[in-house]
Amino acid sequence: PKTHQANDFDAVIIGAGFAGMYMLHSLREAGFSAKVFEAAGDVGGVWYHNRYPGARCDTESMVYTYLFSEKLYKDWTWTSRYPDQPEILSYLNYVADNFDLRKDIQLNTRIKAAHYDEANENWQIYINDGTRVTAKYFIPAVGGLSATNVPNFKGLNSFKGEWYHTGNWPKDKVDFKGKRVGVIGTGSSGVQIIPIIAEEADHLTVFQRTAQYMIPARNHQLDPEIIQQTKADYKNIKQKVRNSNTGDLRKTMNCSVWEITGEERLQELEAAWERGGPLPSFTDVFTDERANETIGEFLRSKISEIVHDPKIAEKLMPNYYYGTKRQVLNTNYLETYNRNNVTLADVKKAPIEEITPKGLRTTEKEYELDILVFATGYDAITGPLFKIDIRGRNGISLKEKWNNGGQISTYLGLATSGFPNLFLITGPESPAGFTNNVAVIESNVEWIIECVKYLREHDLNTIEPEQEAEAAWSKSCTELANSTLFVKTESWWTGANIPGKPRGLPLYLGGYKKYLQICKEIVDKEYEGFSLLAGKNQKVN
Ligand code: NA7
Repeated sequence: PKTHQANDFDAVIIGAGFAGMYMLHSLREAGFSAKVFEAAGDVGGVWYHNRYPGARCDTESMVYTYLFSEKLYKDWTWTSRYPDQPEILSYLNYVADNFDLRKDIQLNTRIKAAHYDEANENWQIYINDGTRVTAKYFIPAVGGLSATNVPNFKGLNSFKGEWYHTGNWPKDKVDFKGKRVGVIGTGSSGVQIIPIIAEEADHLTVFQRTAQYMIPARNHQLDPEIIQQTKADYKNIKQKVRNSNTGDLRKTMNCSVWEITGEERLQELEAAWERGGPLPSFTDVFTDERANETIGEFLRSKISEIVHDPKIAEKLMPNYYYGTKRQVLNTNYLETYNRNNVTLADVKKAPIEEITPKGLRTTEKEYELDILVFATGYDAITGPLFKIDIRGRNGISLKEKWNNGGQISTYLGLATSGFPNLFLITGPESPAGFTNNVAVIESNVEWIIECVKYLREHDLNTIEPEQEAEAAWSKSCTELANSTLFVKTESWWTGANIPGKPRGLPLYLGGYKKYLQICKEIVDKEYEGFSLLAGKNQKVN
């Protein structure tokens, strides 16, 4: 098609994290020209920015890794069960070098807008330096957890100390020695950084709004023998991941909480507690309140066992449905509250009023601080996409189409009507967030590649979902979510962590395996539910 010749690139990708880099590699392998624009100073995506001490993945290294290349899987050696940020960043740099990706990645470059040009049937992509490039395909591989959330507290500018957000951590080491430090937030990031600051700082105050359920990670170095076995087992691991509900190898119970005795259940839970990592998933834990409570009760009992002061233990007791905020893995988190240089401030009871020049004031008192750490999370799922002015047919923006996030609709989480040739990776209404993200990334990228090859083979210019198919997919996502306890809890999944953000749970909860089946069936039926057009809007199916 003639637009192919006229464009600067076949595809423009935003982001050089796990998604953008594999997308680039795959497009090039398939003979397409592609360019990645990355705002940061190097590759790595969230793993470039999340340099805070203690940053670690809570999916095991054996599966939080690319599986597309057996050679890569065997050449790279992960050293610990749960890889830390420096190791993941080294891996992504290794991948960039190994596949010679850097020559097509432009760093320090932010994309501010991408507009679909109907006359030319291409995307006009605007860079912050005022230049513009064109591409047939536009792939914002921006991830779901890359738009940091610094709550709009009164007085932050007046603060005389240093402050940082975990998701935008400086390259230079932050020295906590001898300092009075405050951490706001007790999600995965806060829980990872808190024990480390506590060891270093003079005093640490943790500002907790919601107590979370805690499960030990029991991270450890991997035995050389296990490493060899894992590498040798590559094919099997890949197959198991693709056949799993969560894109990893966690234990599933395949039975209801009530199908085994209370004693058996306790044994299972104790064994899982000793193993570390996610608890085995019973079939009804996220649909049956009473089943859920059996796990919640178990985890609360652990808090009382670990935390010496009953008053502090009481403040650390979660009271939402277990697992309906993203499960936090920890190392020595609860133990940290047994230290005498750590204070736990309950900011649900006494909310934060303002940041002052000297520190932070709650409705109860002022805390004097030298360093303030925001572990306050992200404007998740839609946040990173809405930071870019993405406009499809008729100049309608994605933000307008999705009613600012109140009415998200995609087809398979991969595409959305009115935005031809735009592909999402781990997008809204994909299984991301509930699944090992690297697994979702790989399967999304592979689906997109198969699709663009199909378009090329059939001389087609554009693909976009039909509105009906899209509406049906969105409806099924909403119905699945509404049948679970997840929608009853305030979390970043439901948008409740950002004031004013519309509520919902725009993710696919039917499980990874099922998702892959559906995606494949649609391809097998020659892109059922998509509208495929040859040049100048000629309809072909
Ligand atoms: P999370 O999981 O969103 O945690 C953010 C934490 O910050 C959580 O404890 C929040 O309390 C707290 N928070 C957010 N805003 C405020 C305000 N305004 N006042 C007080 N406390 C606040 O982010 P993480 O970075 O830890 O983890 C994100 C994901 O990254 C994680 O799930 C993994 O997938 C990797 P809340 O619970 O909202 O009451």
